[in-house]
Amino acid sequence: MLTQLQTEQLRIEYLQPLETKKESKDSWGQDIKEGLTQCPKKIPSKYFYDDPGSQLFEQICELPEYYPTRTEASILREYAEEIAEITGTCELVELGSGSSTKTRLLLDAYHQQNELFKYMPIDVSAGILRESAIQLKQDYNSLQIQGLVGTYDQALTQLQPTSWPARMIFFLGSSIGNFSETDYDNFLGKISEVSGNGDYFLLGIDLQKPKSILEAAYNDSQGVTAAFNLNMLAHLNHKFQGNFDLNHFKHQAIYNEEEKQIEMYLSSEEAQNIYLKSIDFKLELKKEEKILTEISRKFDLEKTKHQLESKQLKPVKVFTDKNKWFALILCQAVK
Ligand code: AVJ
Repeated sequence: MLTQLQTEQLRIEYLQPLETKKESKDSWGQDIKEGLTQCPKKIPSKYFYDDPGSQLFEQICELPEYYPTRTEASILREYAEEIAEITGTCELVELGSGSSTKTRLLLDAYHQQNELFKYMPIDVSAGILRESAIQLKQDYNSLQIQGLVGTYDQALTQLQPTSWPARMIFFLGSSIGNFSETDYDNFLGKISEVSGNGDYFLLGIDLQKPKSILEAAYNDSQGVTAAFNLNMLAHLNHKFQGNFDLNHFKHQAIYNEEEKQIEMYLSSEEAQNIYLKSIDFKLELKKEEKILTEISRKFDLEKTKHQLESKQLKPVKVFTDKNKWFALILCQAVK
């Protein structure tokens, strides 16, 4: 691991250098090639989150139509203290921490109860991770911070056993909704595997609700979600020397009621050929052909609790809002 920034109490490490060299030739762009040769064509959602993409996502969180962030924050505001009371002192590991804005509600609660603890934010966006870690260190003096730049998989594979009384891995914002059923299942298995007996897992899930509310949240009137979706192409241009013209694509988001998921697409406005030079990949698109960039699954609370339980992650308590739009499930690993 490469230590990029280090003080006694603040460290940022790269789980994998994000730009070229150290990445093996085999894995470099392989997921892009695979996704874009499938039918329908797909691009993995992690490619949303370069630094500009993460900034756009922060803007999405503030949109009037995008209820998940606000709703989850209100649940945390009400129950963070109770969560901290239940778990006691622990090492806090956050997957996909982004700006760590909502996390502050948890940190405040732990701060009040325990003074000293450790926070490990993990994110693919180095810029936003670094900025928020520095800011957090200023605001929470006694907090020990170890940030990891990398994917969930890398982080979960490389997590060391904790020296703290317990660990709580948390995954907020319903980002778990991006996973297919299979990936979701494997992910929960992995969480369970890296958790010791008695460790905690806090999971935020967006619950099923009427189509009109959901579609509005992913088709905001200011066009921020559209810009976020299109930015993925700018990211690929940059990363793989591509020539996507963002003006030739249109953002689409629909709620698939059968699958209970939002599906986000980039629709090709014309027949076009694209070339990603650094991975020598040619892409042919028909007029109105759609590339799937994200699924955002909407969950059934009871079903999710059972799935967690089946992975030895026993739901201890569920926290939700008055509309039951969003839920936080606190689980404990029982081995
Ligand atoms: C960060 C994956 C939870 O699915 O709602 C927001 C991403 N995409 N608007 C979501 C997103 C479009 C978001 N997650």
